[in-house]
Amino acid sequence: MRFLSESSGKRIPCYRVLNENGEIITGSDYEQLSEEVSVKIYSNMVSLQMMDTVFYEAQRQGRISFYLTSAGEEAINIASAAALSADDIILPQYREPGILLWRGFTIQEFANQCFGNKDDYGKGRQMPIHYGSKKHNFVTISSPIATQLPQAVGIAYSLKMDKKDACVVTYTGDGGTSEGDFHAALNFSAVTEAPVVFICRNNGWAISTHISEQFRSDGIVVRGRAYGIRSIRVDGNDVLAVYSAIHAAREMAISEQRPVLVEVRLNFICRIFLPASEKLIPSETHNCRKYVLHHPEN
Ligand SMILES: Cc1ncc(C[n+]2csc(CCOP(=O)(O)OP(=O)(O)O)c2C)c(N)n1
Ligand SMILES: [Mg+2]
Repeated sequence: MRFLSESSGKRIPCYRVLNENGEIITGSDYEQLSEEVSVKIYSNMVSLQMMDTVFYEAQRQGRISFYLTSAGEEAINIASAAALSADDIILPQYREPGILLWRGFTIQEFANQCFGNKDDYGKGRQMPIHYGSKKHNFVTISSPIATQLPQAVGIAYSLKMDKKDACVVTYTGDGGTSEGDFHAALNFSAVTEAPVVFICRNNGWAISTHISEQFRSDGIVVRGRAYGIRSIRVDGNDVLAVYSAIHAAREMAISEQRPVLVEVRLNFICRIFLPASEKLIPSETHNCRKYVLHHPEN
């Protein structure tokens, strides 16, 4: 009699192309980017930060009721968008506006949604940051965490039936994996062999709940094998690693008609959910500092 151990004892490695100084690690296996694409990635990452700064300040001033930044997650936002085709259908969580930015959604269009003005495509019926754009194949963000995941599998199955040369890419946070919908979606995608790429942004926290209170497995990547899905762990601060992993995942999803799971490891940068009427008090800024994690070893 032999019980399977609860852990393999060895952590799954993290795919990286760049070292801590931003230099390419010798012998790395990665996709070469043209100068044009590299500059576009960099400029979109800067635009995302600037947009966040303006909207976050507007929220703190009470001009909009709600905002979430992508601070520290610019690379996963933009490099994953760059690795996809415009026909790929995106089902986001809420911290991925960079995909829309990459696809040409304008800052004015972001502002229209956040302010719920007459030009907002959602006609002011959604909370701020719940963007959606049919033109950009970006399905409107849903507030209830993880509901997008089983929906993504259904859409991917329809692409499969129509024999489309495209896949569905859906994003979730580590917190999203604590929802039943995450597990249903993974299993559903494996048995239907749906062309869907699940990208899990593991930044270590679901608001104030640390991952140690969410799961005991070696992160998210190991869940793939449990459901019969190919998976990889990637350093989310490494643009070349994110681009190369998502590019390869997309190719596999479409050419082999299968789901792929990508766990992206990120540093947590404080973003507090506060209504504009509430002010940050010193103890909260202190807690927030406590939440900042060191760069994950794996
Ligand atoms: C079903 C559901 N439960 C709770 C919430 C409240 N909520 C909003 S964001 C969030 C944390 C999600 O964390 P994670 O998925 O790790 O994303 P992150 O904010 O770290 O990017 C929670 C619990 C919600 N929106 N939906
Ligand atoms: Mg999280």
